[in-house]
Amino acid sequence: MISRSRAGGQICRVLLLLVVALLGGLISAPVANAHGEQTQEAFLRASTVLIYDVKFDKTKVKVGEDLTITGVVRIMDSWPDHTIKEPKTGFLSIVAPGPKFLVRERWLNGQFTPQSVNIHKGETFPFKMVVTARTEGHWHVHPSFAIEGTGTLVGRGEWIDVEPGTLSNDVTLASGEVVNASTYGFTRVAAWHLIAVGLAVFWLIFWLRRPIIARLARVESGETQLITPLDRKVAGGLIVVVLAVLVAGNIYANTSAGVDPMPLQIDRITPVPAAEVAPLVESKITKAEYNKSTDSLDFTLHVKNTSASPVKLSQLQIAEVTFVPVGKPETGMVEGLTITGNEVAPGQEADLKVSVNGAVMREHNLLPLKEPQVRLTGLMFFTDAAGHRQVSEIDEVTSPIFPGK
Ligand SMILES: [Cu+2]
Repeated sequence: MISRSRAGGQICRVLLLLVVALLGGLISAPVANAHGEQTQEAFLRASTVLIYDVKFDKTKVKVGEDLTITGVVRIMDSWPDHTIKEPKTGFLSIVAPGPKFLVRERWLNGQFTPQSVNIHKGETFPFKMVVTARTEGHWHVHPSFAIEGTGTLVGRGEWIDVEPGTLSNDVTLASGEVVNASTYGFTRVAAWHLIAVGLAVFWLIFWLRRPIIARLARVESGETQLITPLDRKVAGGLIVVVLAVLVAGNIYANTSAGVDPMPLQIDRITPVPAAEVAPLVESKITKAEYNKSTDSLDFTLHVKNTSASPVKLSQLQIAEVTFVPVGKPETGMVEGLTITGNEVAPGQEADLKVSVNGAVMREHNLLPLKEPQVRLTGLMFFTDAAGHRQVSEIDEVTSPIFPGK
């Protein structure tokens, strides 16, 4: 007996230490401040949906004020449909730490698209979203595009400061009544949750009050006479109660509404993709490889200028990162490109040597290390002197990339 109680005391002490360690960890843990999007594999971020040219019209707003996010979303031709199913339904939204903003408007290529839309590989949509700040604070916000069955990809994020203010979320219903959309119908939602929780808790307690392990042992031994007549009565009674609640709920909803109730409306639009602009160049990557000694991803790009003005490669988009040549990057762009022999005269052909800085790629988790696909996938942006721009997709196999640099 003595040894058993001593063992019990030891277990208690170990448990206590564990709890203390856990709480200590919680208290001393620093606030997470990383870009979660960068934990996803490079090949998935780079070959599925790319969001570029992202602009936030302001980075400081008051609660209740609007913020406009614009950019371009591209469903890549290089979508890996041997691994994940082909994209069919997409949804434009934002990613923020909780419901800190209300999305008021969603536009794809000038079309109002409040709900999810039909999309296809190779389509490009300029987008616009108007969001209203709800909660005071310092929030990290990304535009995002979700694909049904696959997941959500994000574009460049921005830190937004939300200062105190007042939020009005009033909407006018078809009946003319003005309601607050943040709280409208809350009592009814809460009541339905309570009814569901009540029924579930009753059902759980009814079964869990009896010993589970002992019953399991009897079932294992072949004993099947475990369900008593009372169990059957209670189960049947519960079915009747659930049906009665549903019917009563339906009758109540139909009779208590001021106007005729209407089911939720679905309007799945197929937005028109942006038209392809007149091409400036024909381009082809002739060789792509990771150079370990210079820690860079190098490729040779054969370019034929088919326009009437000199053309150069101005930026490269890989996943949510926009690489530009070393110089003066604009907001959100990353210096990481070295291009030799960049400007191509009208009608001329040239081989451009392009290097993407490996350290910068690694920082954004874009080097396909230990991934099932070793490819260079992204978008190349060619510009001419007049500011015309051509976007070309690249999807090239590269040499294997080994970690450890
Ligand atoms: Cu981020």
